[in-house]
Amino acid sequence: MNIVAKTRRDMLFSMLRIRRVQERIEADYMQDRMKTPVHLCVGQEAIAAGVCATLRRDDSIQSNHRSHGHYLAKGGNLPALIAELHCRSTGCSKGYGGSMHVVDVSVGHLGTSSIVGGGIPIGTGIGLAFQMQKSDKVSVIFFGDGAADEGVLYESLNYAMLKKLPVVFVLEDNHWAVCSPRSTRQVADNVFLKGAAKDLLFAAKIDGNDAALVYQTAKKAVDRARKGQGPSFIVCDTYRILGHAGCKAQDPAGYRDTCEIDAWACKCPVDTFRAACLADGTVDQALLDEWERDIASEIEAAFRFALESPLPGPQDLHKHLFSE
Ligand SMILES: Cc1ncc(C[n+]2csc(CCOP(=O)(O)OP(=O)(O)O)c2C)c(N)n1
Repeated sequence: MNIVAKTRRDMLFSMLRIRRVQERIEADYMQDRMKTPVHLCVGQEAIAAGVCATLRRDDSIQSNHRSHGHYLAKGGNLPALIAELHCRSTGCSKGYGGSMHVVDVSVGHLGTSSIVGGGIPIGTGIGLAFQMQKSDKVSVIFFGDGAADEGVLYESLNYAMLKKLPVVFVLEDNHWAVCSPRSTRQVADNVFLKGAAKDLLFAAKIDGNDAALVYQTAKKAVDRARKGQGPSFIVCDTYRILGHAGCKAQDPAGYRDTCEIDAWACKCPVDTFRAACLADGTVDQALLDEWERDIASEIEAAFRFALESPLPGPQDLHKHLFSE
């Protein structure tokens, strides 16, 4: 499947923007103006950008604590994200949620759970709702290999398969859950998938740092879901380059081999895809330079907007707790 040039360009822009936003959050974090834990997705950008490039605005995504890339790739509003990290009332969750509870119904980002695995049954339920409404919308669930240790994945997967729900399960296998390598938590590489795979219409394990491959694989899964052919399960092999949470200075040293980090840094999804897009003429250096300037000023403006925005006041305490 050929990816049209516009889609490749949009994906590269999306990845670059997510990367620069993460870097800026990281650089600012020690100033303690963001009153929220942050979990940065540097190294994992190809998954958010590749999957979301196959979705419509009215399709939904469920994200986890590592949510920034998913939100931006789904069309989220950058100032609203940065304001949310500063707990301001202009944030996408009105300052109530912080980084781990990003919600924006207007772009189909229906929620983020800080409970590991928490988004999996919710995203499955959203798929059921789409099916009951007889719509052709698709529910995508992003979760990590740590969430794949949770029993709720199997319940949800079984139910989605039983009812042929329009759900795409996207496992971002970054090999670590906080400080625990996958090998200490699972008896084999993605053993949970082996039993289910034969009954799933579509299951794949792919290089999650290859943006084009992520797009192509997700496109198949999303098309099947849209046509009522049921759920898919995509395992994206990737790596979290920065620490589990906060900024570099806060990541405890020693739990990961630096050679492992260096090896994955050489497989940087942004660098790889940028080089491929330059080589095939999808972009040229002048356009990349223009994007860098635009993204830098967009980020500046977003941080200014956040810092100038009000905090929620006591009068807001009881607002937004129930849907109206
Ligand atoms: C149910 C539950 N158990 C434990 C935690 C603590 N916790 C927060 S993030 C995390 C690791 C999650 O790993 P993974 O799902 O692979 O995502 P990653 O952080 O690697 O992106 C854990 C154990 C939690 N938030 N919720």
